[in-house]
Amino acid sequence: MLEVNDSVFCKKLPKVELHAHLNGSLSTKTLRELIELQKPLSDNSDATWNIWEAIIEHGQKRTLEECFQIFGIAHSLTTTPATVYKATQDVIKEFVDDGVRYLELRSTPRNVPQIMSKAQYIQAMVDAIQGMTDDQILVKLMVSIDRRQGKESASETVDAAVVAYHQNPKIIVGLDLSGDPTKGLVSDYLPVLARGRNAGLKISIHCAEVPNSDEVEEILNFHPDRLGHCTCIHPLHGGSQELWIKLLHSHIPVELCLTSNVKCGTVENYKKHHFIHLFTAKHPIVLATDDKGVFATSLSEEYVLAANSYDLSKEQLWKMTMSSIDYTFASEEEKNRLKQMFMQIKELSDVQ
Ligand code: 6MZ
Repeated sequence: MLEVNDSVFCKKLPKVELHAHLNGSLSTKTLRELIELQKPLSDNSDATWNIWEAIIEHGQKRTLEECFQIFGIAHSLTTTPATVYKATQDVIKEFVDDGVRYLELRSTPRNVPQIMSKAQYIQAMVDAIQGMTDDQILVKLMVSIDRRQGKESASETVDAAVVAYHQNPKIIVGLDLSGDPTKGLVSDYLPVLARGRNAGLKISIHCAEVPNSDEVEEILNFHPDRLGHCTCIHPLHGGSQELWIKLLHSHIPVELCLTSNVKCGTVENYKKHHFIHLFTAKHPIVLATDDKGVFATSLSEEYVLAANSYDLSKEQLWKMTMSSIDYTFASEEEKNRLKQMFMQIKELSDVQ
């Protein structure tokens, strides 16, 4: 159990973030700055700005409804290549400040008529990543498909992602399927994901955020490279023994977002999070923030919560962060460099 200076330890611990949505990760500071940039150009009423500012201001005390309103506000503020660029750079800098050394940032490219195409959205993120001079972090991009937006939109997104991947193979690494888990059918999106996979992109799929055995079965049969959440697979959490065994046998690494699940109400509390079942089964897992802005968290905070909720020692946290490197979509050479860097930090510093 961590006690003294646990948050200092978790902040200093070099970390890997593999599940962060750009527009859900915008901090209060970035949202406020984007509002100031947009005010002179927009015909929003004063009342709209006041409501947005009040929701943003609520920070930690946001209600669940307000949390989801933040996605809408963030989307209204990132409608040009310049604002997508700023959003990306701000989020990267904040992860650096939190001790993250490897980041896979994901986002759903949007087509804004006459202003920005999906290809330009992706390019703005690539430019922002390339424009970072910080050598403390390695950043990759995953292109998200929103399961609410239909097959045609998904196909356009994959086309844009594949072109961008050929131009920037060291930055763009994968595709993600996300969006409201109660909308759309995963089966509609598996063919386009397969097309991306054939082109060389890795695949991560949001899985079982709500109970849906048929969908979990389809996703596991597709065998993505990683899975997000996997909340309702264990028999105690709305899944079944059969699905649970199938997940464990798949050995597919699972991205776990403790605070997001608790705040969304899909998990009752931290102690009852399915982390404990996967951790006990020695299944590959990685802690992640999901939407650090929306849910007012940070990756080091997620490590503190895991340590305190499941009585983890510092050595167990070290093992968790080291093994996360294996689940990244980085090249083998990059993984080896990261491992060496993490080991050096462990040996040379007081992060023990
Ligand atoms: C499913 C989520 C999500 O892509 O505009 N997103 N999808 N479950 C979640 N758990 C809470 N959190 C975020 O970032 C925002 C988008 O990411 C997806 C949703 O599609 C959301 O609109 P981007 O950068």
